[in-house]
Amino acid sequence: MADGPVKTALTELLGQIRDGKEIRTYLDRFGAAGGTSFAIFKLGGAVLRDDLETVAAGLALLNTVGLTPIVVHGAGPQLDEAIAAAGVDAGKKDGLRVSTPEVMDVVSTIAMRTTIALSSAIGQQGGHTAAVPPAAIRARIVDEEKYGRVGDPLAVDLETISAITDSGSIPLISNIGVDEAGRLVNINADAVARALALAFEPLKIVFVTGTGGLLDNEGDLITSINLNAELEQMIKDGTVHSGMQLKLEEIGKLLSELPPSTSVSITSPDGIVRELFTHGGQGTLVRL
Ligand code: X2W
Repeated sequence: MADGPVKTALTELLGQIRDGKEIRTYLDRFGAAGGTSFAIFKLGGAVLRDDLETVAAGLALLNTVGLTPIVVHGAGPQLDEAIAAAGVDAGKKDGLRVSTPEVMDVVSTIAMRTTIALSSAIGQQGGHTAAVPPAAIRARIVDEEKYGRVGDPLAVDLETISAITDSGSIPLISNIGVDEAGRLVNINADAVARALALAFEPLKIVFVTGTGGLLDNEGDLITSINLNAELEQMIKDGTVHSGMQLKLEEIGKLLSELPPSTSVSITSPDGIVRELFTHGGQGTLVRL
């Protein structure tokens, strides 16, 4: 294998596994789960802006050993910038981007461009990907008057996505779906990840963020959180707020709908492979 980020990631991973038993256990489990839809990764737009090569290296490594996780990506900061530059910003309401037709034009262009950048970065490291068309994510308009063309996922096209994983490629899914009338709609990327998780029931769902997990007030990583027992207090004392609060509430809903064996975690761009193959993972494990 040529020197490069994939080799570095592999060497680092192997260095952490003493006898190979742990990695074999996980490969067996992933194989038993059908081998295809064993894991879903959600990549935030900020991670793709700041750590594209690292994320691509981890995903390419997984694909090189025959795995095809489902990847959902957002593009929040890229959209903020492009929409401001186009002079069409309509603001956000309840954390959702108000998506007028003018905003929607920018959203679909940037989402597509972000998918292409990710695909190309993974391809450069030897991994295979295929972009999933927006029509594979069917959504209902939430409230057109209030939010414009913002959608809530209704159903995902399992066949299209499974055909990609069956062919050995990583499916790349953006925050764009279609409504009943076939119009493109803007969906919060965490909500897309949740819809895919409900449809595929993977063993692991991993949210990749720049912070690498939940941090305490000193900036140290919290390795696990029990939402029922701890979240309320953490919101009260200010450990959890704004975007992370929304994400944890979304994860809480997700956990309550999935089989208890599903693991949901938040990790860093360089933690993708370790999160899958080591028992402790490296980010924050989220439980109910
Ligand atoms: C989001 C979709 C992008 C996203 C938006 O327009 O920003 C809505 O708000 P991150 O980077 O994962 O946050 N959609 C409806 O979720 O990106």
